[in-house]
Amino acid sequence: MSDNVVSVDSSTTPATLSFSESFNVAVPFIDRHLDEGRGDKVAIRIHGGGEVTYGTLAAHVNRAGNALLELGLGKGERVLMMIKDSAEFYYVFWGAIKAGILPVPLNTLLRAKDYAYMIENSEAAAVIYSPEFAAEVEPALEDSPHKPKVTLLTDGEGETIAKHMASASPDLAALPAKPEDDCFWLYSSGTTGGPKGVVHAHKDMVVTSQHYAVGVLGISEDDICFSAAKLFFAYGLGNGMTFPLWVGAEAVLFPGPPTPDACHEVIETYKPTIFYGVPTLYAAQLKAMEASEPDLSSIRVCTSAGEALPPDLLKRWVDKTGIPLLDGIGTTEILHIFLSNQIDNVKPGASGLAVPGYEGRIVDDEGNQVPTGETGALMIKGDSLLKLYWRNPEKTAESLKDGWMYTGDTYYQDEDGFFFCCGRSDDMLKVGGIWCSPVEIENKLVEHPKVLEAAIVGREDDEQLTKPEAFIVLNNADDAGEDLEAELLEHCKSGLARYKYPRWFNFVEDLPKTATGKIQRFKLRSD
Ligand code: 3UK
Repeated sequence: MSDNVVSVDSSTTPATLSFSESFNVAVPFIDRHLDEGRGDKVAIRIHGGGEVTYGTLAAHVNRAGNALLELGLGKGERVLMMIKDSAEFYYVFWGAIKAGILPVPLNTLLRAKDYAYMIENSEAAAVIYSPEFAAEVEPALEDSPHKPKVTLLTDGEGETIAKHMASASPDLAALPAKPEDDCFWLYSSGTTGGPKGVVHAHKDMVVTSQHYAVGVLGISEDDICFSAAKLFFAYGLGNGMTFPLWVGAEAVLFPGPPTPDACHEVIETYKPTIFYGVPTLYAAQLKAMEASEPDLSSIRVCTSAGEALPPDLLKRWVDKTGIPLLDGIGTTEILHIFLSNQIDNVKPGASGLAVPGYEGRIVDDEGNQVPTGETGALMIKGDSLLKLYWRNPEKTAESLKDGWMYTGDTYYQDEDGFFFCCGRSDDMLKVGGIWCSPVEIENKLVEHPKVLEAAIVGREDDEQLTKPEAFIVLNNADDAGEDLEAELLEHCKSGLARYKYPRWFNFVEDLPKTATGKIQRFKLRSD
């Protein structure tokens, strides 16, 4: 086999993937399309910003890779990306990979404190950011004791990667790599401690694209993909970039906040065939459709992930639009969806069946498989699992056991093999599909001089979607009231990523605790 090739045998289920010994994944995802005659085909359409063909994409990826090398970056070093959904995201991500540098897309909704942590934790060699995020990224660069050797804006005024790319060569040979070599990182958050760097290998994007996007969604060159979930999420990274690139399809990018009206406008303008959303957005879209009638007829399938899709929401979506909506669960660690409903086989309320290529198993506290119908910890086996958590051997050892990964979710499986989610085994919340640590919000609340203690739990809103609820003990109980509530709301909104503020406040006398003083959040939950 020649270098940088993956052969796909689709006569088996799952398809059998064989990788050449020398394998840099940028070649099959980017360069292969030129050999297959797609140079003039549109790869990316950017809302309000033109289009990029596969030919231009390949040249710009090479320019970005060369620019990073000329700036002094080397094999295995990290380039942090706080980049909005745009062609530059693709250029930096793939240019880095082709040059052997590890791109690390970061959540662009985060705050300076979060970025400072990640800059230091990753010992970033470079930070590249969209001008829109300068107000959080620049203070982070100042505060971090670790100073990256390169900091660049994507475009606009000042030092930009665009400027370096303009003078760089459009030719670049891929740095030889192995399918199992480090390729890129993503950060994943937990209840306590800082976010953890999740290290993925070159082969992983091939595995998710083939098993889920081809195997479950039946994606082909003729599809047009629009992901409301941004590229920096593992979910969006697959939906809006790796899946279309794997089959030579088209991606539509919308750089702004994915409000229902904005999504409807993008759908009407670019006529995507696959739309990828999260439950909160589907609920908001249905609400917006009470007042408007967007034309969604181009879409052949919708996906939902990030948090469980309530069966009533699924029903209302299908009744209203007639478009299949597939709930599926993925994680940053496994990179994309590994349990999913299928276009012709949907069970409302279930996360679906194991995606061919993955195995699911539900175990008790001793690690033994539980009988059908019984609840336990969900473990997954497959070929796209993280290699390790960066500098966190304890967490790596705790999560990975003989090729199986503990997801941290509790599930049961029915007689038909469908998996049903019963929530997290820790106290972590998913709000609008995005991680939310109760401890982080509690710490923010406690910073307020009037707050003695706080506990955050998840509570279902009218749409059965989880949002944070606060239980607060005040230094002086007489301060309780609407004014203080408004003050605390503002305190949270200004200091935390904007989806993390509590939607309900309760002033209480004390919090339930264990003998060792640990807050028993489960006792406060209303479900
Ligand atoms: C929860 C779900 C019930 C679950 C993701 C699609 O969400 C993604 O990755 P994250 O690392 O979070 C993983 C955790 O989120 N979850 C996700 N989807 C569902 N719970 N039903 C669902 N359908 O707790 C899981 O452990 O942010 C989603 C593709 C790639 C992803 N990384």
